Amino acid sequence: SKFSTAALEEPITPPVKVELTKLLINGQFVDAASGKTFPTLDPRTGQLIANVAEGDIEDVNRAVPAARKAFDEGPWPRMTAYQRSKILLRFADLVEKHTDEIAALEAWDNGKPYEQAASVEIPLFVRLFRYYAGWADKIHGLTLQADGPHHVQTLHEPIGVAGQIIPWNFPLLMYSWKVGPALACGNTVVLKTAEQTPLSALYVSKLFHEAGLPPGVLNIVSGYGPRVGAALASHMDVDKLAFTGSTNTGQIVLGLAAKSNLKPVTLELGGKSPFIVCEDANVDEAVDLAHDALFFNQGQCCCAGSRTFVHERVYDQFVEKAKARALKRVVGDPFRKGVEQGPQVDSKQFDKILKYIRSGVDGGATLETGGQRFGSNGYYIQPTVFSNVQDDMLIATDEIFGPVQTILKFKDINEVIRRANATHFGLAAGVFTQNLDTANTLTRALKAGTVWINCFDVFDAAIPLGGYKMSGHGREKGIYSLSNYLQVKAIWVDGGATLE
Ligand code: TXE
Repeated sequence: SKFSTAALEEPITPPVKVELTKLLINGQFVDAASGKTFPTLDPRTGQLIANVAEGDIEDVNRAVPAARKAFDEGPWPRMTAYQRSKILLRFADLVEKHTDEIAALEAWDNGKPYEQAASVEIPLFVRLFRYYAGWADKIHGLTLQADGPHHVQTLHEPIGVAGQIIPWNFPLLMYSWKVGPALACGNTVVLKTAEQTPLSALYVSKLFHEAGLPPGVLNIVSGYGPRVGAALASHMDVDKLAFTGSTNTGQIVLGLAAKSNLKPVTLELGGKSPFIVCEDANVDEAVDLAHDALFFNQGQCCCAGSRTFVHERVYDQFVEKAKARALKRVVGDPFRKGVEQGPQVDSKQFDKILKYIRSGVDGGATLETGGQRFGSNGYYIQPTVFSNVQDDMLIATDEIFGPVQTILKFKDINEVIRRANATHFGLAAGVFTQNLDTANTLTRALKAGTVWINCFDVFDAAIPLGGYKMSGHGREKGIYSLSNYLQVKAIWVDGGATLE
């Protein structure tokens, strides 16, 4: 076999202990009201890591009033922005100091390579909190000119209690994109983590309180979507909802928000992002980037470059090299050094991906490599490459969210623009060309919230991310996320007699 699975038999013991498994309400770690727990599993084996308090509607009904009280009566929105900023900065320092343990929890619960969590994700997390700590004392309104003798100014006020629902693919990064701007603006939060990955959020939230966060400002209710998530989305006393997850669930929570109190909703949903390799591209570089764009994080990325469009003149060469690169991908225990790909997060995702692979084969795409589970334990899947993919095949239309690259052929720019945009998604796009005109044309024509030219999957706290079309509403990160967490109040003051 091209893949060695021997190393999977004895999973490496993660260098961390699981100590926090309860809900976080009003600054205390507490059991669920029902006393129930749910198992969080090790994706390497399907075995139990820990039983975690299973929140439910009753717990949301404890957490929201705690957040409300911390907003209405607590110091958080009233302390100086500089004080808030210092707490965010102290938190970032503590997370940085505990990088090793936090990365270990993240890798264990999610299956992602430990080195990736420690060297990419935690630094991005820390950077994001430092970035929003910098904003905390720079949020202010405007003085405006009206058509009369009035002094008019706007106040930018925190909205109140933010409900936030996050997925399992980047548990910590999703926490940072949600909690960072909400708290910098002076809001309080009730966060629901994904049921697959509840552990790292609890660990860092304890550090947040050590950094001086007052009780009730950040509450965490672990549990299942249709219970905890739906209760947050439909709660009459939650003032704002932020959601990242599937497009389906996004539609559900938007409906719940509309039917309850019309709370504003930001949505970051699925994608099927085109990665376009033009005839003049440097093929070797494009192969490597296209590989990373799809396979990063086991293919479980909202932005994954999951439709690789390659110009017909370089197509055969590209496919051959993409296959060779996939064959070299190091799959294995996420705690082993040098491993690029760990297991998928759970059996549901694992089954979904294998089903798509079968549909690709049945539909007539050419399976260049992979296509099977990797080993016989846990949720590992072989890096898989399909060529001769047609636009209407399920593997080209649906978000697979796994290590499955689909390579399509195109002839000219107008054709690839049309095909790249022929999707309900619009999260991201990649363009590979040495030609500035081609790059400019594609950048403007592609309907996507992010366009990467000769790069892909670069992220920065200061740069917004979000979707066109059914990939979502609104933007997260950067200056753009502030408006998700602020109300604008216009204040008119009669100017009295004007000078003659
Ligand atoms: O998503 P869900 P799942 C895509 C990806 C993946 C598919 C399914 O294609 O294969 O979605 O994944 C909570 N009310 N993405 O099932 O269900 C849930 O508990 C309120 C892309 O994990 O959307 C979790 O906290 N909340 C995505 C969160 O929603 C509900 C990342 C996401 O879960 C709920 C993840 C309900 N009725 C999956 N049902 C991205 N944009 O990156 C579930 N939840």
